[in-house]
Amino acid sequence: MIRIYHVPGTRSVRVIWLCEELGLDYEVVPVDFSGEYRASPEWRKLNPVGKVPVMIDGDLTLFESGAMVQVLLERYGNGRLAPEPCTDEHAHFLQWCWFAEATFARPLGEIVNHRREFSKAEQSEASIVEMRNRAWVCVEALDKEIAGRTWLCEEFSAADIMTGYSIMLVTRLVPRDLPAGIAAYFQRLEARAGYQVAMSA
Ligand SMILES: N[C@@H](CCC(=O)N[C@@H](CS)C(=O)NCC(=O)O)C(=O)O
Repeated sequence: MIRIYHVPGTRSVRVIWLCEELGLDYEVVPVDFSGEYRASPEWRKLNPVGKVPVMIDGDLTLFESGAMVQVLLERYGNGRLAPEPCTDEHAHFLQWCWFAEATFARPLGEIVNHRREFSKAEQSEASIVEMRNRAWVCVEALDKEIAGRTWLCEEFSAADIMTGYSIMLVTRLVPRDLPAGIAAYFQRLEARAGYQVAMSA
């Protein structure tokens, strides 16, 4: 049984969503998101940097949501939700998967961290604006990419799951209307049953 250590609305959403799309059995394990618990030796044994999520599948314990998605596709995907390996389409699939976390989610996560770590009076509005602007460059890049397409690859894939989570963060953290193309893309993602299950987990 796949065990997903989860806090509502965090990156474990990606892993639950993928399991739903693939029809996999999994168990959601709630995690205490307090700084104290995440710094504890018990949690650091599972995630050495004290973040969420963690996934355990048999003898395998993993941190990094993107790695979990990749491993589940390799172990249980049977070719579903990813283009054929070694094709150009697969290369673009990987590009968007990595982009979703390494470039797009990064400034958004830093907004959350900044707000958590500092009192209202200590927070730097200039830093938050800078991080929002960085995320917005990603929104505009995606908006261009998705123009005239339904999904990032020819068919719905895990790249859409990786990216959909990051767009959800934008809607929560950047007080601007999404451009029309990406707004419509996000609506298509939100309409998927797997997204709805993951977001309410
Ligand atoms: N790249 C990591 C990022 C993990 C991450 O930043 N998780 C957030 C919740 S979504 C967290 O635990 N934040 C607490 C912190 O950074 O102190 C992944 O994709 O799993």
